Amino acid sequence: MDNNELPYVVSHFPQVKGVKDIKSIGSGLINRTYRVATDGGDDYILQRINHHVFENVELLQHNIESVTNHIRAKLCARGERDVERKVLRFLRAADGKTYYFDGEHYWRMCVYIKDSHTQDEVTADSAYLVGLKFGEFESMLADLPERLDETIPDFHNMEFRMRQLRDAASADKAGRKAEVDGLIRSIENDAEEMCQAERLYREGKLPKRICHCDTKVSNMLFDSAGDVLCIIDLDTVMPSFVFSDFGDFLRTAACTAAEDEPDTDKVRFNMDIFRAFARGYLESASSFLTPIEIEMLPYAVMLFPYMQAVRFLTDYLNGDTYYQIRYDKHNLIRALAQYKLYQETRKAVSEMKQYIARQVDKAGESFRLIL
Ligand code: GN1
Ligand code: MG
Repeated sequence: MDNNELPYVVSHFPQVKGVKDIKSIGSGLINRTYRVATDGGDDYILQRINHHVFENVELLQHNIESVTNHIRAKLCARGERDVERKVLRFLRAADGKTYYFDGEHYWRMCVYIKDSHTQDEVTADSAYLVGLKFGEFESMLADLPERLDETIPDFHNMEFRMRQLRDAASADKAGRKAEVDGLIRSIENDAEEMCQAERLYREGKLPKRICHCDTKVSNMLFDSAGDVLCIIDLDTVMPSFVFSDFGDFLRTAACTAAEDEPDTDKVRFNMDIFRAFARGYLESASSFLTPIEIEMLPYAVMLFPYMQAVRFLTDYLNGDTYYQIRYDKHNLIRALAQYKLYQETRKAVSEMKQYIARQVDKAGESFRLIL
């Protein structure tokens, strides 16, 4: 996209006046994000939606609107102050829709939340707070009256992700299979165990609920005091296993290195972050979690680096068609780093279980009644 066209796109959102400057921001791998500064009043976020990934933009925007309206109503009802900084507000285009289609691309805008910033890391102190907020986010959506469909069908379905990997390996479009044979074999060894959630769901033992489905540290806004303001990047808010949000968050937050760290010796699992996050999450999510969901939290911590390794490796085999890459082997490096993290989380399972059991015990009567 030629950046000169961006003001033209913005002009389709009548609320935005006095555009001063539009800058590319953000680190997302799917959409493109810009900050729109104006002469006075609010700044805005402009996003080009990747409609190859989110094929049904109408559904995507419907989900986001339902979720933000529901959260806003809850925050207002409990007398929360500063609500506009605690939930995103999307703008309407001139035709009344929450997006603008320029004939080729889909665009949407929301108000930029003042004095906020994103972080790529959390400390043990902030992880507790972040856990509380993600648990609260899920619990606020537990009684969402509208039905939300999946914006990306089978997004966190491990059986489906394995099928995609196997298909990519047999098609071998980019001629890279031989290079990654060893990694594919290691992944296959644990596939059955890692697909257990789908089986439990089919047996009616595990529910699906509305989840965020992309709970990275960088998908949260913090204020200058380090408090969590608001959860962002709502594209993947959809029905899924509730422990998805728990496992996916720790995938980035409790990892001692970046998602694409080339030196896998640096990739380890930080138990302090796990403990702080789990304590916060259990505190706010205990009101609706079932015993099986709690029991599967350590499994979820393993599942997400495993699934991400499979997804990155699949994209590598397909010739890098899904994730934006910055260099040739980027997806392979990402897959190796995620696989290493998966191995590290596996070593920590019994410690995780013990910690969760202690938290549940400590929470006393009220928690036990729910269990
Ligand atoms: C993608 O674009 P971003 O960074 O928000 C992906 C997530 C992955 C993540 C890996 C729609 O998210 O599922 O976990 O990359 N989102 C989609 O960093 O595929
Ligand atoms: Mg995302």
